[in-house]
Amino acid sequence: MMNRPGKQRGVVILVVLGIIAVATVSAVNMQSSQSLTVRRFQGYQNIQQAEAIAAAAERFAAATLFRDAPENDAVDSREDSWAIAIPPLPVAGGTISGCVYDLQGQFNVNNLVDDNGVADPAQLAVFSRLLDALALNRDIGRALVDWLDSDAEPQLEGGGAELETYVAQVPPYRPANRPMVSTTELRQVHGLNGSEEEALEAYEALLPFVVALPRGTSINVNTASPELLSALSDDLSSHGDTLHRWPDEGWTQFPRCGEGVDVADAISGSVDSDGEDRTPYETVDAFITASTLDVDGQNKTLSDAVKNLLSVSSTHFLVRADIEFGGSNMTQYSVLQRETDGRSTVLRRWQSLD
Ligand SMILES: [Ca+2]
Ligand SMILES: [Ca+2]
Repeated sequence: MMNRPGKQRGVVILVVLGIIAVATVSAVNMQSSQSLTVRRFQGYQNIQQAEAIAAAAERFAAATLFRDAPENDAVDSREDSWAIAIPPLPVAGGTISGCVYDLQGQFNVNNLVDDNGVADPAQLAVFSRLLDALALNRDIGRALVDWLDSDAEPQLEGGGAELETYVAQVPPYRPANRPMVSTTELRQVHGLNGSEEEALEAYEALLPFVVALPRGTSINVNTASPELLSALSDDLSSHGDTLHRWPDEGWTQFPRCGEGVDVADAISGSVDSDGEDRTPYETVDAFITASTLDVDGQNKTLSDAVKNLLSVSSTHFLVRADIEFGGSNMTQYSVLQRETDGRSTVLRRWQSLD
């Protein structure tokens, strides 16, 4: 939790500048040791230098997450120091900007199936309601379970899809029958695959709300979108907008970084521009109390199975670094898993160039 946002932000920027200075020195050394006369390698060198800066940014994010480790702070929210976006900062010959997202604000598709390769009913119920919230067909949920589950039997309720569905595709392919590495694999799942416009639109509508992480991750109620919070229970279907803890619709930015945090906004803390208090939940019980409050004469319920899926802290984060160097633009994404001692390991890393 960040008690003094303005001051802490200053520290964050000083530290990132220090780290970038180190990266820039090594990048310049690298360049001078190579032949500058070979012009066609210039673009390649720019990419190498951008990669050096991106690596420094990833280490900086890991250090920020380390300082915010669970032993110091049991709550992860948009008020934490890791959540402060770094605005474009100059480095020799270019700029860097970046941000960190908590990935446990998204629905982890791999949780749909348990460690035995069998569908998890509580997770499927939440995912089905998320599809409702996004105006998508619930059949997508059952097709996704079949894509992930270890058997070859289609889900009975309809919408299921196993081998026979996919071998009928042109060209034919097989369902994975195992957890996803990336949510881009969703584009192969029945209902989200093929060349039809509707399938592509459904895929694009779903993508910002899902993530592919190791099984067993919780949903952090402090960083979950209104759509996901609405999906926790039939009773909450129209209450996500009240319950979410994002100041000023920040979840709609994912995975872009936006402009970075304005100092005035940071100091105003958790009250958004509509005057709604978005102070993070300190405990899951606080969220349960808020979500089951007697509103319009009706008590709302949250099943015990769903309560067990929730948390107010996170172990998985997405680090984004945007680097402009010598006319080349590179974006690097890293999925970090933070261990209980605060140290992070990189589960996945990918880059895009333009
Ligand atoms: Ca299967
Ligand atoms: Ca199946």
